[in-house]
Amino acid sequence: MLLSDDFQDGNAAGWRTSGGRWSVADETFRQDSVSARATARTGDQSWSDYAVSVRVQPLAYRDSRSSAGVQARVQSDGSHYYLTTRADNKVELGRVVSGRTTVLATADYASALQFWRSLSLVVKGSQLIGVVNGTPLLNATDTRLTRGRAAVATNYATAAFDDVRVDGWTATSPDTQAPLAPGRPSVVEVTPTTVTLTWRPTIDNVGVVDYIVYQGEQFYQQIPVRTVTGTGPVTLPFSPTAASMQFSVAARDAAGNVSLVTDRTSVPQPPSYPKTGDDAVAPSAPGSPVLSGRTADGRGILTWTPATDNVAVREYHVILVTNIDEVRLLAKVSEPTATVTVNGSNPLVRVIAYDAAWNSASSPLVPYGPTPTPTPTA
Ligand SMILES: [Ca+2]
Ligand SMILES: [Ca+2]
Ligand SMILES: [Ca+2]
Repeated sequence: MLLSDDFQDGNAAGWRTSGGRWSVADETFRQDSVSARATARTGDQSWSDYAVSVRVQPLAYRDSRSSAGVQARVQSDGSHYYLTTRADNKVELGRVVSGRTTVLATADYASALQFWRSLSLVVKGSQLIGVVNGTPLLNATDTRLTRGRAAVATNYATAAFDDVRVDGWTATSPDTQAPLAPGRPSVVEVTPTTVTLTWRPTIDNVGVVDYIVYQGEQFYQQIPVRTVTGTGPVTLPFSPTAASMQFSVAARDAAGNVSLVTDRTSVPQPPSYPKTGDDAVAPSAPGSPVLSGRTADGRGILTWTPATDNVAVREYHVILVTNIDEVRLLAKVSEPTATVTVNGSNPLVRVIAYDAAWNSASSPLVPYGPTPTPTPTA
């Protein structure tokens, strides 16, 4: 670590401010003037490859272009890279050289006042990555600025800053630093039997060599299933017994250091036919499933009031929840009845209706048994 400051000592020693009204208050570093461009710099002019991280709480915005954030490779003339959270609900990664701003990447991000969020700007060689609340949302490549100080800054906004850290991203031998976590997987395509994923790349102080893809059929499962050198697309089989599958990914360097695993992306069990048509109207909710009889070999017969649809209901999925956190797909059927085998304690069941375009609606989750539980009404 090159630097850290949590302002618990009540001062801002080591910071040099320009513009604005800066003070240490409530063990945070505050900028209280909404009218001016304000910057507080720290660190060393020779810093090159590093991550500057901070928690920031925007307190007031002057207009829709107001912003608060971090800067890296700040030169004495004010040239720098920046990562900001903006009043117009964006996060922005960019460059200022000789007073000229160039936006390099943006993403949507709700920028509510008063809420703390973490921003981390990583600069390594020509690679720039903007991380918001642990997720690398923004990537860019730029060669204009190679070194400089770190800073926190506001533009027509007031804000509190806290927990500043600057971590070096230079290669070490042996390499003991894990890569930054990659982006959470996003779904490219779901077919009746597969799901295809991709994710945003990340960086390492030496280099990312591959990504590990994890999947789980239950909330508590996270099983490595695939290792790939790029960021996909990767196609995985969809388990036929999963009510939903959760996917996450981590990055690994050549020394075997593994990043934090991303948040999961959950994908519900797809219908058994390809998605067709542009119908956007979901079916009505099917009725609660009722145990209406048993087969000769003891399996349960569930029935429910059919759903209706503007086009047609094509399929029902019967979902079983047992032992608090076990969730399974019991059946896919085209009629409002299914023969099921139920094991486990305190079984609960629900039914989901699908149309041809995969619009869906679910019944309430009810105990598995002969009498439906009335749904509480508001
Ligand atoms: Ca503090
Ligand atoms: Ca490393
Ligand atoms: Ca429909």
